[in-house]
Amino acid sequence: MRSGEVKRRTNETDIAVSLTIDGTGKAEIATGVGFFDHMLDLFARHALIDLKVVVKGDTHIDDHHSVEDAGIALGEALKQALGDKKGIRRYADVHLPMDEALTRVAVDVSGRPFLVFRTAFEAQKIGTFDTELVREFFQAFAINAGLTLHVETLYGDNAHHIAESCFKGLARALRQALEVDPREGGRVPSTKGAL
Ligand SMILES: [Mn+2]
Repeated sequence: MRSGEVKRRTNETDIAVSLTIDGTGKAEIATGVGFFDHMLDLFARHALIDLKVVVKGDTHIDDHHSVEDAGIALGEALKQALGDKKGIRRYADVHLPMDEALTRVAVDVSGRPFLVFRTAFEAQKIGTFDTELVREFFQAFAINAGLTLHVETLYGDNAHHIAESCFKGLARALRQALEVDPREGGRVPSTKGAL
């Protein structure tokens, strides 16, 4: 079972994350941030990852710490679940449309954390959610999971649609990249022999 479990507690947030890569998309999400719950729920569904995320954070200040720290814990849990990365496809990319918005996500499950994030929001808020937190999440997640992750929104107007295309794009790209490729025969997909 490719599973990971992380508990992370600071003065700002108290977080519990558990995930199973080869799941069915079952999600139990309670972050205290409504829009972020929606994003993690659809992430789990489209990645077919079973995901539980509970965050008790200082949302009386704003949502920043809760979203960023959830990204850190989720990244750590995924890294744990991946282990030695034997047999995985490693690379994947997807163009994810959400009505008028289109986002391209390319991922290398490389162990070499890097984020390129070319998504701009004209609106500062989606409801009460700060749109700049989308990038904060992707940054925290990519760095802690050890992913080389490129996200670019090619076009789009509605901030809710743009954010959703990013999270669904991440989900669909990861679903492919994390899949075990039978042709790899259980080998680490690198000429170096390790990722
Ligand atoms: Mn939506």
